Amino acid sequence: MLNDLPEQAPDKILMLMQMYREDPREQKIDLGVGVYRDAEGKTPVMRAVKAAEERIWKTQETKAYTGLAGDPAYAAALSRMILGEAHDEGRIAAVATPGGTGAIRQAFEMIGRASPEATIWLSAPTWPNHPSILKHLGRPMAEYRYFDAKTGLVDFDGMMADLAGIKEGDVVLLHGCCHNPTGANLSLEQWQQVADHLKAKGALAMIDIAYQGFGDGLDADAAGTRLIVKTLPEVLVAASCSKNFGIYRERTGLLMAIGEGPDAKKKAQGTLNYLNRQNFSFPPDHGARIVTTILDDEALKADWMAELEDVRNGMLALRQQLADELRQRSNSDRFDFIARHRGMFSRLGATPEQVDHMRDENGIYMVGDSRINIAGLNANTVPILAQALVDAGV
Ligand code: PLP
Ligand code: TYF
Repeated sequence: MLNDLPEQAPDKILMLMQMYREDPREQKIDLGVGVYRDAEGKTPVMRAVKAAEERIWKTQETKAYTGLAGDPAYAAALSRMILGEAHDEGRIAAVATPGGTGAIRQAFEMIGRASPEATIWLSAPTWPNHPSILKHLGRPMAEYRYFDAKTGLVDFDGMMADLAGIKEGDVVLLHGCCHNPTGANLSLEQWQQVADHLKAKGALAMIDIAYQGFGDGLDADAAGTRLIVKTLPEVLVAASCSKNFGIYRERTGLLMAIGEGPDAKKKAQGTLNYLNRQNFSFPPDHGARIVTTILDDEALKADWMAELEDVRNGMLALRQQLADELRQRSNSDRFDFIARHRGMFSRLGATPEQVDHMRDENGIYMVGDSRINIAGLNANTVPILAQALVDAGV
């Protein structure tokens, strides 16, 4: 049997990590995988996470199973953080999942159970795992234009023109903030236009929010999601705590199915629990417990928010420095979009050949589509990247 297995294409982002590790050069810069790193290149455990873990270690009396949906206190705390004023207990069914990826996977499966004909619309480009999971599940999918490579900003006219083609019951997947891989994001006015359009069409929104707090702040980054939830009768939200709590390997996610009326909530909760049971029974709890401990304690929450703000402001400063360096070295403003982008990523607009060239010549590792992880830079490496981009003719 095992010999009959088909070859699987490797994940390009994860492959790049491997290549970087194997590169013997001393001067090399890793701008690949989306993991936050500080100026020393470390991914530290956040202070509040350490404190929460200590508290859990001291007080936890059992590691018996939680419920199929995970600890309800986790869903309550995290859903409030994400939805803010749009939080409405009566509308929300939720389950803890293994990471944001687990939430996305379950959301796609849920859509397939309710409406197998529904097309799921993805931004072009999007996080490669979106189409990959949809293909694996055999779900119909389509793309809408999103990124204007010339300006480095959102191609909103193209997006709305393509979304004119959605049918009733289709699902449009939107990145809640800090779009991966481009870094280009919708304005609130644009979010409202998308919401109104989906409502008029009778379509659903699915929101993947994996970087809340990395862009303009915790509330600002969730503003589009909240607006969608207030406008549309039905929304799925797949959230990840990997980045904003820095607990990548704990696999901490949440899937919310938000509907109207008690029947919708009950049915949605039943299906979410069922899907968890089919896939892995009980979701992981340690990361969820860390998040709940922090969000439910004022002092821990304040400290976590302060550290997250430092992370966010550090990335913004690097963006500004890179845009300034490029303005000077290229004698043009064509890279100014880098300072307007938000989150960990920016797509720079280099060709695959230029990307290869910068890796070979300068030891600079970025994803093949010229996505960089801003947090892979520091004040000393920004000028090196800027010069390499100019030298490569980007
Ligand atoms: N969605 C997007 C857009 C991402 O970039 C990521 C990546 O980390 C995820 C979801 C899921 O992250 P995780 O499964 O590590 O929580
Ligand atoms: O886009 C990224 O770099 C992050 C991390 O299969 C990641 O989202 C990359 C690949 C993958 C899972 C997570």
